[in-house]
Amino acid sequence: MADKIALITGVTGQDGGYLAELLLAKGYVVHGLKRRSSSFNTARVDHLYQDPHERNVRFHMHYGDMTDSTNLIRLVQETQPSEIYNLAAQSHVQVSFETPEYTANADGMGALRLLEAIRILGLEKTARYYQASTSELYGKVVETPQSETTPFYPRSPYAAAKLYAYWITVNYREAYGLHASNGILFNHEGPTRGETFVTRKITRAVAAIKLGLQNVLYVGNIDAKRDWGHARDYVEGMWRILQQETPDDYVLATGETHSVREFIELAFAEVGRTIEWRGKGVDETGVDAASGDVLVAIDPRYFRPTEVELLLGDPTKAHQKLGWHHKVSFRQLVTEMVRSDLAIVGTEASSRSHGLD
Ligand code: NDP
Ligand code: GDR
Repeated sequence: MADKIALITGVTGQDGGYLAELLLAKGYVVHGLKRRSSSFNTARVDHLYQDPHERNVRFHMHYGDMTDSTNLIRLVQETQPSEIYNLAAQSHVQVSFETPEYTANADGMGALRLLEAIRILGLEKTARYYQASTSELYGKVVETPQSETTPFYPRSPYAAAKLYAYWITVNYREAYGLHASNGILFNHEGPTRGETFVTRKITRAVAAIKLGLQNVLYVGNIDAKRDWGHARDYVEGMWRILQQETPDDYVLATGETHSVREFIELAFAEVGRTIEWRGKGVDETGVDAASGDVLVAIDPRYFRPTEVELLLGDPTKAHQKLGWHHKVSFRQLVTEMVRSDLAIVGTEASSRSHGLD
């Protein structure tokens, strides 16, 4: 049987790295789209790199951008993928308030460009398409837990752009018979999570504070609640969605929700610090119960113009139809991320002290 060929946009991102690893382990040939950058941006896939001069290379990277239709059409034509995972996006909710037009272009129009590439090349019957949809679509709380039938109410330019991508995926499925599916994924994290998302920001700060390199962690809304899982579990769900005979839309979530405050407490507990909360509102601080030192403070700069207060997913459909279940618990996730950052931050500090940077 011929090798399965996958094309992953956003291969250099957190999920792209885990998904490329999974598909290569399953015997796929994997093509990834990466952006040109003035500095290295492939750290998450460097361990998968294969010298293109060798034989039987199964992992290939191509320059590209979701804002360039000509590039996407050529890439799909050259790679002839049987599965396309559209993971590329300006994925930071707060940054989308600063760059709303770019976010709409890359996250919303980008999905349309890729779907059109499939259609223009006449690959509707051979290529399956996965759209990285998001729990941010639920936005303002209408009901919990949130399932495939919960109405959407986006609360950011990011979520509004992803709403377009969601519906254009459904439309291309219905209009052209394309095997196109949405994974409505709740927050998923891990040691390679981008450093400005709240979980990684916390675990890096906890490590730096433990190693005496930082004093205080500044955060925004600590009462926001999220349904946090591990990215490795979630890319398995993406793959399962594309293995179904019939395309459909699925929620992937753990079914548990925790506040940013709880995440902070657990992360500090990993390094033996107990946090006590004092004060109220923007003056609230998290102090070390033993020494009274302020370890956490609120900086209103991190508040969002409109916030998503509570996300809690109902993954029943994915359990029943995909046989998908998350494996890593909230506590295990926090432990893994703190331990990884203790090692990373420690190494960074020691390179600096040896004059290596
Ligand atoms: P990351 O931000 O880690 O990765 C995003 C990827 O998209 C990177 O490879 C980035 O490239 C690339 N990218 C950004 N803009 C463009 C562009 N214009 N053209 C081409 N590539 C681009 O996100 P995640 O891995 O966490 O998420 C993957 C997808 O899933 C995203 O679409 C995200 O919105 C969505 N999602 C994520 C969830 C999560 O909790 N992680 C939950 C639900 C949905 P570069 O490395 O150069 O920046
Ligand atoms: P989110 O993730 O917006 O849910 O989007 P993020 O980690 O950025 O925020 C989660 C919650 O934490 C609050 N928060 C802070 N957030 C950041 N980044 N920095 C802070 O200092 C801080 N303090 C408090 C936020 O207000 C928010 O309520 C992620 C992205 O991966 C999206 O691409 C994806 O679609 C969704 O998850 C599901």
